Amino acid sequence: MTTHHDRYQMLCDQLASKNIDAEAIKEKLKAPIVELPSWAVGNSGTRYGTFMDKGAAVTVWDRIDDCAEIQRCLGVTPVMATHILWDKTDDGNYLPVKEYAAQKGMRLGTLHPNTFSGQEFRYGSMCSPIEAVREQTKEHFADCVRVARELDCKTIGMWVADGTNYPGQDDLRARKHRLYEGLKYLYDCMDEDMTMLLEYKPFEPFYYTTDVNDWGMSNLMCNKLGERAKVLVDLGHHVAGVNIEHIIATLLDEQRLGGFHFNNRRYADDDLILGTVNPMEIFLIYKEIVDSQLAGVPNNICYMLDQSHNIENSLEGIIYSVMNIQTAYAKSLIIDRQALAGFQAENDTIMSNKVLMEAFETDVQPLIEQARLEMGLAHVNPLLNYRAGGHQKHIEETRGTGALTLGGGC
Ligand code: RM4
Ligand code: MN
Ligand code: MN
Repeated sequence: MTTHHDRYQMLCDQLASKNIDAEAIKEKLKAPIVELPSWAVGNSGTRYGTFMDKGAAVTVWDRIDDCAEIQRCLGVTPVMATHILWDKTDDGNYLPVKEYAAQKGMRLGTLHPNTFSGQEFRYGSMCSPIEAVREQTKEHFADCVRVARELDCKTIGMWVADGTNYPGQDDLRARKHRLYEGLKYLYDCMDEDMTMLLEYKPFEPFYYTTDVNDWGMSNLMCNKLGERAKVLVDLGHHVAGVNIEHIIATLLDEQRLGGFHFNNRRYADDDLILGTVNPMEIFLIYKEIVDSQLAGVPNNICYMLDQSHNIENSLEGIIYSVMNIQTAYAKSLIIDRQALAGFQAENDTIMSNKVLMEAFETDVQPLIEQARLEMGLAHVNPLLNYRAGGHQKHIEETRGTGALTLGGGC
């Protein structure tokens, strides 16, 4: 019978024959890999409805408990990203949240202001033609920075949900000016060690124009704002057929890539489990990241999941997504870059592509499992680790049916 150790040794030998150091790669796989989305552990669904899970997290405290459980199973996710609407505390005090997270072995990561859920945002937030709404948005920004300080968060993830539905509805250039004014306000509120990550999205909730519609617009605003504003790429926020890894390569090279919202899209912003429909996409994205790291291009990237688990168990959906990230990352690390460079120099397109595919087709699980073993995880399979633990039973017995986090899809 082939044991785990045999499979691991075979993979190490296979990689060594290509001058690839499996030990060094294994160490990289032990480092924190992605921030967990607080909003995904609660009930979330589509615009048409949400199926309620027994025991789903309702409060920020529940979310921390759930994320800590995910971290127990994976060992590489000690950070929880927050959304300041859904993670609001009753008393507006956030020091206890930071302390509670620390007790559970967690830190708070990127803070996301929410400027799309209130009635006042009918015509947008910072781009709204209504001055009072723009002022209210600024007040929310100032408060978010205060919360970020209390939570010790250094990144603010800004998704501007603003846009118009009809030609003629508003003056598009005026909206661009208001957009800059709003973002500048947030930027100026931030401390020197904080970074703004500006997300883009081509459509939804508005459909004629979206104020930050693509990476060009995000990049343009970031350039105007300054060094501490970077582009945030949400994989679900592209029209069909867009080559995301090309965008990533460009932003990496310009040192303007601030972060990711990972998820899997099939049609639009459907936010499915990462790597389920197109695992190749995430592999090719990581290839660009690793390439730029090897080339010594400095980038401080903030990786996050931004998913909505409608029919599957949320915690399992998140755990599975992280496992798929680990797989893609490991595969991107074992690319035979020496061979690739040789084939590229000869314009050998077939063999160049074949080198990538060989890495993609390699079973890297022994390497990942070895890393998990060495990290002392209770099980090499995080999903089985979760199922064997008592967390699901405990939350179902103690929390009730949960509440709605998100009425629409995210
Ligand atoms: C948006 C975007 C944001 C997320 C919201 C809920 O589509 O992805 O990041 O916070 O949805
Ligand atoms: Mn997002
Ligand atoms: Mn989204």
